[in-house]
Order: sequence, then C-alpha cells, then structure tokens
Amino acid sequence: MSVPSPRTPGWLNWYQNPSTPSFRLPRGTVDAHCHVFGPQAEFPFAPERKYTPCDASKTQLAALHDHLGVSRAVVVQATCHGADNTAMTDAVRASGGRARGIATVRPGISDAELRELDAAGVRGVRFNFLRRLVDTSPKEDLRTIAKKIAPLGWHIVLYFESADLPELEGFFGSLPAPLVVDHMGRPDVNHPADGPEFDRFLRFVGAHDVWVKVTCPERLSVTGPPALHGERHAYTDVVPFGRRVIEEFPDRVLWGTDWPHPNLTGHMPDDGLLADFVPRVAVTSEQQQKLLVDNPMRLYWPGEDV
Ligand code: 0GY
Repeated sequence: MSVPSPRTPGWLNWYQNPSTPSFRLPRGTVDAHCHVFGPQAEFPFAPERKYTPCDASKTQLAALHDHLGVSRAVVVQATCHGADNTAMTDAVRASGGRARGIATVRPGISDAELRELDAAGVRGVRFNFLRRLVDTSPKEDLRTIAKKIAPLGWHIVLYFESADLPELEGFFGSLPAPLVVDHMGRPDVNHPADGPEFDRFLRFVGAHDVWVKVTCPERLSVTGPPALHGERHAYTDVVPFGRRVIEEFPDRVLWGTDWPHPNLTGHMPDDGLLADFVPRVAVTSEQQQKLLVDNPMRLYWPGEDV
C-alpha cells in the first residue's frame, strides 16, 4: 500500500460540529457546490495536484447535509483529484439519484467514457482558470471538450478571477453549452457591488443567460467571520454582491456550501453560519425558494419533483 502524502503545510481541516442554523432551509434544498477529498487511502490524489488536503469523504459530506437540512447535492470534482473522477462519481452513485456531479475531463475523452460519466450522474464539466489550482489549458482543448459534452445536454462550470473576465468573456460567450459561474465570478469585495467591475460581470451574465452560484462568502470576504462568539452576522461585505445578483437574476442563481472549503488559510467557516448567510442575500421566501430549490432542480433534476 502506498504511503499517504502529508497535507499541504497550514491546511485547515473542515469545521467540526457546525452550529445549527437559525435559518431553516426549505424542503428540497440543493447544495449546488461541494466537494469530496479522497479518502486518500481509497481514492489517491492526482500527481499533478497543487495541494494535498485532509480527507473529506462522501459519508462526512452526507452527515453535514443531514445536519443542515440539505436534500440534494452537486459534487464538483476537486482539482486535487485532477481528471480522475472516481471519488466524485463514487459519491454521486452512492446518493441513489440525490446527487449530480461536475467532472474534469481531458480533450481526448471518448464518447463511451462520457456516457459512463453521464450514467453515473455527471451533468457538466468544470473549466478552471485559477493558476494556483491548475496549469492553464489551451482554449482549443477546452473548445474540443465543450463540443463533446454539448450533445449530452451538459453545462460548463467556469471558475475564474474577476480580473480575468475581460480577457475570457469572448471565449466564454462562444462556448456551445450553458454556462454556470462559480462564486459570483469572484468579485473583489473591496470594490462596490454597484461599481464597474461587478456591472461588467452582470452584463456578461445577462448577455449569455449564465447561471451564477451565490457561494463562498467565506472565501470572498475581507471583513471575515464574526469576531464575537455567538454573533451570526458573518461576511457582511459580501452581502451587497449576493443581493444584487439575486435581485437581478432570481431565476438563474444557485447556492452551495463549498464544503470542505479547500485552500482557506485565515479561518475555516462554521457551515451553520453559511446557511444563516442565505436569508441576508435572498431576503424574500420567494427568492429563497428559487435559489435553494427551484433553480437547481430545473438545472440538475429537470422534470423531477422535490
Ligand atoms: C472551490 C474553490 C477552490 C478550490 C477548488 O477544485 C478545487 O481545488 O475548487 C479554491 O481554492 O478557490 O470552489 O472549492
């Protein structure tokens, strides 16, 4: 048996014993962005990975979802597993149809391999442009993948830094599949939510009918978690960004936990607080129902009842 690799120095483990949220997630809530890591002994990490995390298994993910009152999940392939999707598909298969997957694939993938991923519950691929996470893929390779997945009815999940949008926007707009953007396009929350950078992102969203994940306040926030134990108003500086996307595109927004929160260095969020962030950005019960249930059901389980 191979010796397990040690975690990246300073790696923060996911939060143990998260609090019970004050906000009650509506029946049928979907966590549209979460990951599994390994367990390493069963699903080794990819040699080309940029980090080595702690284990975060499908069983531990399911326990969090039970605790929060989440019914369904979309498991996004984590970069530490490269293009080996077996840990992710194992989690999706084990859900009995209550999870979907987002894969990482290489341009040479065969139609038979894609069909197998589809049968496992995969509904999209992720194109990642964060240089700290992946080596850059040539756009022609990404275009090849996009052409291969489009006939399956899959979509493309885009992960990029807001500063890179101007360079990438034309390419994104030319892709032949629906687009889903991670973490609100990673706005710099030092800039105003009604300023030119976020305006530009929302123009892109409107022009291409993009879906937006209103996720990762803990990753985007500069003000951070609450200073005082018991204070539930965390990540206040991210609120205007989430509110604006939800108000302008109530039918195209998705929510997720991002558990187990890879690569956070300052703090590890209490996932109970992340659920309590929801009503601060989706302020009406109609917005909450769309964000948490109706929109992800339409994208990932079309035609199915909650
Ligand atoms: C996220 C964000 C990050 C990492 C990954 O697949 C990944 O490694 O997605 C990040 O480091 O910003 O969505 O979990």
